[in-house]
Amino acid sequence: MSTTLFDLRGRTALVTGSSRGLGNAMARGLAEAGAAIVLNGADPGRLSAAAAAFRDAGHTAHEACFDVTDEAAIAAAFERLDAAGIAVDILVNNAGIQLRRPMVELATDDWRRVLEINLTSAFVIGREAARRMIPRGRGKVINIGSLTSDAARATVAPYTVAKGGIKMLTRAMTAEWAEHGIQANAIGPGYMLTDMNQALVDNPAFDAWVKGRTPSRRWGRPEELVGAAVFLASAASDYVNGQIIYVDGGMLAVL
Ligand code: GCO
Repeated sequence: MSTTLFDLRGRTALVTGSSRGLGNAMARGLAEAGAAIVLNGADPGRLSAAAAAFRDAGHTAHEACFDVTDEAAIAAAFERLDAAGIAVDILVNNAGIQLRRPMVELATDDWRRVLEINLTSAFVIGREAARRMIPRGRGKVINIGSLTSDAARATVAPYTVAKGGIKMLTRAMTAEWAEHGIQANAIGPGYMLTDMNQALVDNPAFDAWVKGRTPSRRWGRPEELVGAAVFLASAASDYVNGQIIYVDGGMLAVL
């Protein structure tokens, strides 16, 4: 079916947390490369609106409304996809939250909640997807990490630990699933212009820090993740496994 290395026609991608933000931008890019998209979000209204926008743009969009921490809902969503004959060829584990608070003021339940949403969900959804990819002998898993997969910033400890875990989960997936034709990789976005980061963008000191610390001297735009996402979702990356590709304007590469 695919006529070029980056052609995703005939493939279906499930993108978690894709009603908005980075997930929506990556899903849009995968759709423009030919993939059918299973959009996910926990809010039914927001999810339906996102799916309608995809269909208005001429893309094939399915809706899988579930909370990524609800294991039963995840299993039920995959069973519905199975029943509809929709095979997830590409999984983008994107859903995540941010919580900015010093550790000495951080409640253990808040720590657990960030890890549950940002890390454990990628394992649970990855497991459901892999159980179906392995018999097919092929699949793509793209976990969304962060600069904090490799470098820490004060006041975002649970997010940092979760994103560090995302990098190592990606390698664990490679260790177990590569022999079955599945490529598991990660994308590490830099400081991107998203709702999650709006408070930072609006903070003149933080905005100046990002622009000064980033060799590209600017924030990233969500659509700038699409190239890495399409690469890792396509045949172009069939021999790439266990990697994290930073799309960060060079921030991690330079002191
Ligand atoms: C923060 C930001 C970061 C970015 C991104 C950087 O509070 O420092 O939210 O975590 O969102 O993860 O890669």
